[in-house]
Order: sequence, then C-alpha cells, then structure tokens
Amino acid sequence: MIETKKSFCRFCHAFCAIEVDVEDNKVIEVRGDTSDPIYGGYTCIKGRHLPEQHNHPERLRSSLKRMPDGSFQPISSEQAMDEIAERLSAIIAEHGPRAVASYNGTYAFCNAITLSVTRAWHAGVKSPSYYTSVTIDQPAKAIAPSRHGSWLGGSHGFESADVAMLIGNNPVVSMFGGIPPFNPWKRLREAQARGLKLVVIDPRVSDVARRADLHLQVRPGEDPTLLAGIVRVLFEEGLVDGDFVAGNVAHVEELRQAVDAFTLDYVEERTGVPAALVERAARMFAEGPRGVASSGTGANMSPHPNLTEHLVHTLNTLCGRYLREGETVPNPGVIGPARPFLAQANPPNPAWGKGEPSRVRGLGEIFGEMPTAALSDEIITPGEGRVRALISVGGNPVGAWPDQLKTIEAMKHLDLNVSIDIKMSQTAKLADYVIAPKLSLERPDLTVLTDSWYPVPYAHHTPAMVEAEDDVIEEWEFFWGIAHRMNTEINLPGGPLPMDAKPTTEQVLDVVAAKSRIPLDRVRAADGGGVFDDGEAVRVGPKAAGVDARLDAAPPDLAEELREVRAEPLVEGAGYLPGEEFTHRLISRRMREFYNSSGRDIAGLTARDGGTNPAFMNPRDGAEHGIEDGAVVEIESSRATILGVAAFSDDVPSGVISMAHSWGDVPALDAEVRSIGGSTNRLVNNEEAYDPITGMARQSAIPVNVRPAKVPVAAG
Ligand SMILES: Nc1nc2c(c(=O)[nH]1)N[C@H]1C(S)=C(S)[C@@H](COP(=O)(O)OP(=O)(O)OC[C@H]3O[C@@H](n4cnc5c(=O)[nH]c(N)nc54)[C@H](O)[C@@H]3O)O[C@H]1N2
Ligand SMILES: Nc1nc2c(c(=O)[nH]1)N[C@H]1C(S)=C(S)[C@@H](COP(=O)(O)OP(=O)(O)OC[C@H]3O[C@@H](n4cnc5c(=O)[nH]c(N)nc54)[C@H](O)[C@@H]3O)O[C@H]1N2
Ligand code: SF4
Ligand SMILES: [Mo]
Repeated sequence: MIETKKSFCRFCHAFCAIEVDVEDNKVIEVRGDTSDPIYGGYTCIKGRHLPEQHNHPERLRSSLKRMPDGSFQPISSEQAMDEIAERLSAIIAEHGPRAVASYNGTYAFCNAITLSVTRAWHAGVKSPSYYTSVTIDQPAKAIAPSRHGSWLGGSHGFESADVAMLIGNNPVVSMFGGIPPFNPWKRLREAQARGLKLVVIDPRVSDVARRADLHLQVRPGEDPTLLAGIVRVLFEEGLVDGDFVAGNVAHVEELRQAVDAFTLDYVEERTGVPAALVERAARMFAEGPRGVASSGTGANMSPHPNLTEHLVHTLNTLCGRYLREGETVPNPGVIGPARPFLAQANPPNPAWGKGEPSRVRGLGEIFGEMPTAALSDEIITPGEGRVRALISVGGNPVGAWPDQLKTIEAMKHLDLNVSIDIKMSQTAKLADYVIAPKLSLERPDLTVLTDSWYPVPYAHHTPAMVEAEDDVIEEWEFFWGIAHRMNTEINLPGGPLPMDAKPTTEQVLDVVAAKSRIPLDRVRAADGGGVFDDGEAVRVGPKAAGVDARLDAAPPDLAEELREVRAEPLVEGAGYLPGEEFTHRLISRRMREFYNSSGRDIAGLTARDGGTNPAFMNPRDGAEHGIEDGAVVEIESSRATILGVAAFSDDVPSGVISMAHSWGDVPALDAEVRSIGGSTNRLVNNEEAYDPITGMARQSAIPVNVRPAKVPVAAG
C-alpha cells in the first residue's frame, strides 16, 4: 500500500515542502506540496530525484574501515566509534586538542542539529580546530556587517522592494541570496509584474540576468571598482538619503573621498561596463523608494571580497534601505528566539582578531571558526599544534577546498581521517573510516537554517518518512557517541545533552529549539509547513533614548583597501597577475542538476551534460584558440593545469570561462573528464591573492589560459 506523507526536501538548503510516497518502508516518489503556503508545490529536478538518491545501489549502508592493504571493509558503527574515540583520545593526549579538527560541509547545514552539536563537541574536547565551508564560501558575509554594523530593525526585503540589485548571484538556480529561495521564479515574476526593477551584475548572461531590466556585464573580479563607481554616482548626483545618513552613519565624508578616484571613465575602462550603464544602475537603485542590494559567490570569491561586500552594505545604507520605526517586521522568526526590532544601528564589532591564531599566513579565528582555506597547510606544516585528525561531516575537501593538489597531500598527512558521507566521495576514498549516515528522509528535521529567510514567520518540522534499516546513524549520533566514550560534554546553546543515555533526535531538537519564539510543539502539530503569525504584528520600535550607535560607511582600513584597488595596474586583456600572461578568467557557477559534488551519480541528473562540468566559453574564443565545441581542452593557471570539456555558449563573453566546482577527482583519473569532470579547485592557489582576514582564496575570476588538449581523450 502506498502512503503519502508531508516533509521537506534537503537535497539543497531551500527546504521545499514536499509530499513523499512511501511503500513498504521505501521512498518511491516525491512531489511538491501544493498546499504549502510558501512553496506552493515548487520542486526542482534534484528534489524529485530524492527516491533515486535514497535507494541508490552505491549508497553506503554500513560504515567502512580502511585495511592495511588499502581496501575498505564494513565495520559496525559502534565498533567504528570505539576505535575512533580511542585514536582521538591518544592524539589529544600526545599533541593537545588543537590537533583534532572537524570540517562541516554543505550537508552539515542541511540538518537542524549537526552544526551545533559539532561545535559543542569541540568545546567539550577543548579543540579550537572547528572549520566549516562558510570560510571557503562567503565569509565576507560575516566580516562586512561586523565592520559596517547592521540595522536592528531589519532590511527592506525583496517582497516589498521596488528595485533589487543582484551582484554575482543567480538565485533562480542556486536558491541563494537576493530572491527568497522559495519558488524564486514565481516570486521574481510576481515582483516584476508589480513593477520591481531588476539590476544584475554578472560577467555572463546568467539565468537571472536574462530577466533583468539592466544587466552590467562586469569583467570578472572587478566588482569593487564597479561598486565604488556606483557609490560615487550616488554622491555626485545627490542620490543619498541625507536624513537617514546624517542620523545613523559615520565616516560618510571619508567614503565620498575614497571613491572619488573611481570616475566613470576609469570604471568603464577597467570593468568593461559602459559609463552610461553605471550611471543608470545608480539612478535605478537610488530611485526605489524601497530596495535591496545583495551579492553572491561570484563577487565573494573574486579578489577583495570584504571590500566588495562592504560596498554592498554601503549601497543599502546610503539609500536608507532599512525598516523604520513603526513599520511591520514581516518575519520576526519562529524557531529563533524572540528579539526586539529597533530603529537603530547595531554598531560595528569586528568578528576577527580574537581567539586562536592560525599557524600559517598570519590568519586567525573568524567569527569563532578557523579558516578552511588554510586547513591543508595546518595539516601539512610541521610544528606544535599541527592538525593530525580530521572529521569531515557532509563535506568533500578533495572536491571543494582551494588548491586540490595540496588538499590531497594534506589528506595523506593525517594520522586519522574520518569522513561522514553517503557515498565514496573523492574525499571518502582517501579516509581511514567512512561513517555511513542516515539520509534526509530517514530522520526528523526542522527549518532552522532558513528561519530568518522566509518572508513571513513560516516553519516546518518533519518526522522521518521511512525507518532506516541498515547500520546508518545521524551525524549528531556520531559526535554524541565519541563524546560519550571520551567522557566529554555536548553543551548546546539551549542546554546540555544528557551524556549517560543517548537522547532521541526529537529530544535533541527540543534542546536546539529551546529558546524558540514559538514553542516547537506548535510547529510539530502542523501537518507540513505552517505560518505562525499569531495575528499580532511585530513592529519596529523607536531608537532607545541616548543611543548614538552608527553604521560605519568607511572605516580606515576599508578606505585604504579602496586606494590599493585604485592603484592596481591595469593589465591588457584578461590576465591580472603582474608578470604572467593569461588570456582568460575562469569564473564559478552553479548547475541546476547538481549541488556542488552531489547528484553526479544519479542518472536522471547527468542526462543533460553527460556527467561533466562543461567549460562554457564564447565560440569566438574557440575559433581563436583552435578549440572545437565539445572538445577536451587544457586549462592552465599559475598553480596547475586541468582538463575540461569545451561547451560553446554566447552567454559567456569572450575572455571568460564559466565552470562549476567540486568536480573531477585525483589526477590519476583526469582522462575520465567526460564522465567525472575537471577540478577547477586544482587551479586555485591558496597562497596567492588571498584575503588577509579570512584567508579566502581567489576561487573565481582565476587567470587562466585555454588550449586544445595535447593528449587525445576518447570521445564521450
Ligand atoms: N573554485 C571554487 N571552489 C569552491 C566554490 C566555488 O564556487 N568555486 N564554492 C565553495 C562553496 S560555496 C562551498 S559551500 C564549498 C562546498 O564544499 P563541501 O561541502 O565540502 O562540498 P560538497 O561537494 O558539497 O560536499 C558534500 C558532501 O556531502 C555528501 N553528502 C550528501 N548528502 C549527505 C547527507 O545527507 N549526509 C552526509 N553526511 N553527507 C552527505 C556528498 O556525497 C558530498 O561528498 O565549496 C567551495 N569551493
Ligand atoms: N543547483 C545548485 N544550487 C546551489 C549549489 C549548486 O551547486 N547547485 N550550490 C549552493 C552553494 S554551496 C552556494 S554557496 C550557493 C551560491 O549561490 P550563488 O552565489 O547564487 O552562486 P551561482 O549560482 O554560482 O552564481 C554566481 C554568479 O556569479 C557570477 N560571477 C562569477 N564571477 C563573478 C565576478 O567576479 N563578479 C560578478 N559580479 N559575478 C561573478 C557567475 O557567472 C554566476 O552567475 O548556491 C547553492 N545552491
Ligand atoms: S530547490 Fe530542489 S533541491 Fe532544493 S530543496 Fe527545493 S526541490 Fe530540493
Ligand atoms: Mo556554498
């Protein structure tokens, strides 16, 4: 008999509400839940393939241990935790807790519990070596508000905006940033129907750029110059919200002076965007009256990410894009704690320069995490405090970290390498233990990650859809299990977990949501997702008496960085590394069918591109470099050379290659590029042009050369 139950998809972080058909404890079909008030039945091709993912023949159904001959043998999860806890204890006893690191990747975020339990486990063993994918994603998103300050009343949201500016993101595919990721196509269509103006800044004609009122095709990596130019127009033409700025913002004159040298002529020459379009973008954004500027990975992975992100904040600030006293807060949160919304600035409080120093490149802890871009070096560099044990949780270092060759070397340097993964990923293949986890539809969950992203106070709790039959465990159960064996604590912000007897997942969710604005049991009681607005609007309160907290338009180090950018030499063509000749810049992108490295093994998702990450390029570049559409090419950076499969596209301008990350595998498998793709991360040099605060490497706008492959590679 087929039973239909409501749940939410966790193939990506958009958490679409779904209906799941279950037969004999097996997931057989997934559809969008048309009754859901936020998603309205939306799903994408990945979500509809959840049954294939769950029932995949190569999915790990038991944990594995590497044997002395290099083969993997099944091991029970209890036995694996016994052995791992013993080895971790020995490493800590001999080398101190810093030697034990964890790296939480994408799937630690698609889970309400994993991140907070991992972090608390680190506190329990007193190891500062807590790493996540945030520091190789958009760490500037945490640095910028800590330096610029934020607004306690909240920002204008997309739903009420008259203008939206998207800078290096493509939310209709990525479900991330700019447009709320809950059926973003429909939201964009409806917003444009009510008059929203859309400005997109992207070197290529992305999916969202095709719908833009104004598309600025910036040269890759030149967002700081373009945004400084737009800010300069705001000042020049008197488009700044003078009242708001006078009452709430510091260092405005310093910002005006710092952008003064970014004249329209200079901006046009450097960014490739015609001066008239720069002016139009500034005017369109300023006109509003409501609006929101936001950025994505494209801009954040290119040089000067903290500067770029700060300029995005200043655009919003100069135009006063914040909720004022008396306005209704559209979403005061459901699972997050209740907090006051006030018409005042939350002043800067730098999120760096505290805590544990990194041993390399003068980096340090940022917002309580260590920088992942430096983790390979932490593992390889000899000396006291060297990282010797790594637990990767739903992440894939060999696919995703900057400088793949160095990452592979680091994996081999580890005394203990543990990967919690659903399959033998590029990283799992190099691990000592691979822990087999439950998949999303086998465990209860809660929309913690997206709580503040919804345009209304929406939340969704799901029970498990099916009962896992094999020896698979949840990520938090692994950390609880080793903490239990090592006699350490797991103290979550909502309270400690009992350490004598293992709690249930629902009991852990109760602790995770202990301070929620709406009691978790109310969310649990709804069948599917629900809106919890209580009928009473939450409004922005007045500025507290005597407070003169201000947002900071241009702290001295930011003004200095703007001067540095202005002083950079303009190099002919696309190459911007002095002394080196490069014809192209390789930029990052997302593909609809895959989520970083996930989905590559699901036949229904590889149908379009044959299981590779095409190197999209302009046909004219092909002709110029003797490359044919569909041919295998060599792409060379200052660090390494990889293979890719050329795919001609008029959407990509000349001088640019657009290619997704986390593909390919170790160099020995390069010749299989047509079925496994190429590793753009091998092209990244994490010691060159890195961000001095976060260590963020140049993962987009990478200077490269491209040519036909010398070694013939069999046709696909
Ligand atoms: N050059 C370049 N580099 C980049 C980027 C870029 O744009 N360009 N993007 C960066 C960004 S934004 C990010 S977030 C990182 C991504 O970095 P990672 O998160 O390290 O990479 P993923 O490929 O997403 O790895 C996810 C792993 O989780 C496994 N998995 C899937 N489902 C589950 C599950 O339910 N449970 C568990 N335990 N595991 C599961 C998958 O098999 C896969 O091995 O890469 C970064 N690197
Ligand atoms: N389908 C799918 N969805 C995903 C993912 C996936 O792999 N597949 N990954 C998830 C992850 S981990 C994240 S962090 C989010 C990211 O979400 P987004 O930030 O929206 O990522 P992208 O879709 O890659 O969009 C980045 C855009 O920036 C452009 N770009 C590249 N370089 C530059 C530049 O120098 N300047 C400017 N202005 N633009 C540039 C690219 O052409 C691209 O269109 O997506 C998430 N969602
Ligand atoms: S956008 Fe697709 S993958 Fe992401 S949650 Fe929705 S259905 Fe799942
Ligand atoms: Mo990401």
